[in-house]
Amino acid sequence: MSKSKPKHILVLNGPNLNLLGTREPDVYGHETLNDIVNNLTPIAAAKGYAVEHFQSNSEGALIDKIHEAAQIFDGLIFNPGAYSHSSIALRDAITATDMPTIEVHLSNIHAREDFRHKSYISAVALGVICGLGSKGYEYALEGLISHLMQKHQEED
Ligand code: CA2
Repeated sequence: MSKSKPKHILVLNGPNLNLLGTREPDVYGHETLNDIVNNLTPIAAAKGYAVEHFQSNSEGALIDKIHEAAQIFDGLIFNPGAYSHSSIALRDAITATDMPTIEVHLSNIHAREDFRHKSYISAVALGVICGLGSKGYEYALEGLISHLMQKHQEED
């Protein structure tokens, strides 16, 4: 049976990502978070999906948003920022809600400091994209939509 919920994807960004485009362009690029999300909207719309964006510097607010999202959204594109490397609570939120999630990092976390090599989120994500800058969000969107379309076809 097909899902009656509307087709919605949540783009979720964690701490300090609100600073994108203002500092450290050599590591994180020149685009702002708004630029990144605005670029995703028409790509998603062409495939019948709406995109919503939420950013927070607070772990609790991100967890609350994931809980809420499970009722409304079909999938999640998530850059947990530095919480990737510390938050078992965010990992548990994704596991608990069972939302198809693609983890995105602008930088290649494996080419940086050791403490960035481990992400608690990766093992519960459908896939992980890192090191491709803002394009990573676009690839994540395409991968997530293709996964969701296949899932919906199987359900029909
Ligand atoms: O590469 C990524 O996307 C990260 O998730 C970014 C996080 C970092 O802690 C992760 O290890 C990898 C940091 C986000 C900070 O964003 C800023 C953006 C502009 C200026 C300063 C920080």
